[in-house]
Amino acid sequence: MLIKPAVDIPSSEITSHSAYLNRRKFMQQGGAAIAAMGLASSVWALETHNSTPLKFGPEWLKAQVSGASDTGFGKEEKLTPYRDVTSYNNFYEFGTGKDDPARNAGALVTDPWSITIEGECEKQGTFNLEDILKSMPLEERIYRLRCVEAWSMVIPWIGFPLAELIKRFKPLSTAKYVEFTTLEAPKQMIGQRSRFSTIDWPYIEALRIDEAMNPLTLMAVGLYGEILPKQNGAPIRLVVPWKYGFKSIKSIVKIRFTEKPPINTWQAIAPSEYGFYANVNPDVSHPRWSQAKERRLPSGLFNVNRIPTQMFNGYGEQVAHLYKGMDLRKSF
Ligand SMILES: Nc1nc2c(c(=O)[nH]1)N[C@H]1C(S)=C(S)[C@@H](COP(=O)(O)O)O[C@H]1N2
Ligand SMILES: [Mo]
Repeated sequence: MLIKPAVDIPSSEITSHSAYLNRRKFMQQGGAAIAAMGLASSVWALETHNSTPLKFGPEWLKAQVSGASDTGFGKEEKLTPYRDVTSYNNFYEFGTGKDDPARNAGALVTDPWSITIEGECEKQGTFNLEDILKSMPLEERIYRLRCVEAWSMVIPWIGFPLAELIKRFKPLSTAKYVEFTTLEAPKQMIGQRSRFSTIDWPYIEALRIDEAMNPLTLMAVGLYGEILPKQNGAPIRLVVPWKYGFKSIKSIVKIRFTEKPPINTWQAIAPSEYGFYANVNPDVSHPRWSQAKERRLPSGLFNVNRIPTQMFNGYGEQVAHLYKGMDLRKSF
């Protein structure tokens, strides 16, 4: 793997990180009341994309994110610095190098943004992101993120449980899977213009519905107390902390409920290497490397910071029951 010299830290990032640490202290001293004030409305009034003029804008989203409540989830973890989280990324739409997304994702237009809901559910349509978010109670959760390439990070996400969103669209009993699609916009996404890309765009991921409904499964709109940087999947992405990172699909524009298992992007490219489940598992090697250990960022030449990988990335207590009776060597 390529190891690049450290890049200069823009002063904006230094500020945001220290501001975050201060805000955490503040939240622990009872920011919940503030968070409650930040919720515009508890009434769920979904309107279609066309009928709602844009009245929220990026400032509104920033305010929502900074009003998120502190759950304390994962606060015993040592955070990966903001700089690593936002400069060492996988987002192939913006190139395959780790520093490509931070360099190229500025071209992504995240406002206005809408999500189309399709398939086996009662309530379908295209909804403004603001209309989806306005009744979602945002919270902070600190999760480990383990990439299938055997590096990992600890990230303080801001988001809401995917289950809350799914319930609003009233899935039918035939909805056995939930499929997610990333934006396809070659004019904005340089990686989608590349003739050498192995990916058949758009990027697609999916979960079994019970995985999607698990309380750990998060839809993130922020990290480190701020709206998501574009390289991390702005304006809204999935975070499934017990699965390899490629399941945590970024910049989502479509959610579809299906009866049959969808074919995910990486599964389609190399089914022997990337399965549908992709649960973190130290005992099931990737055909080309072991998964027993991982490199926890920050990681340097002299302190690689290699640590043992945990089954389900350490979230077995919350999710192991989902796979009872399954052979996780076969269903990898
Ligand atoms: N649309 C899209 N989503 C994606 C990817 C991608 O290339 N395209 N990469 C995945 C992989 S392999 C990982 S490890 C995580 C990385 O998330 P991060 O860059 O925020 O750490 O995003 C996942 N989501
Ligand atoms: Mo990954």
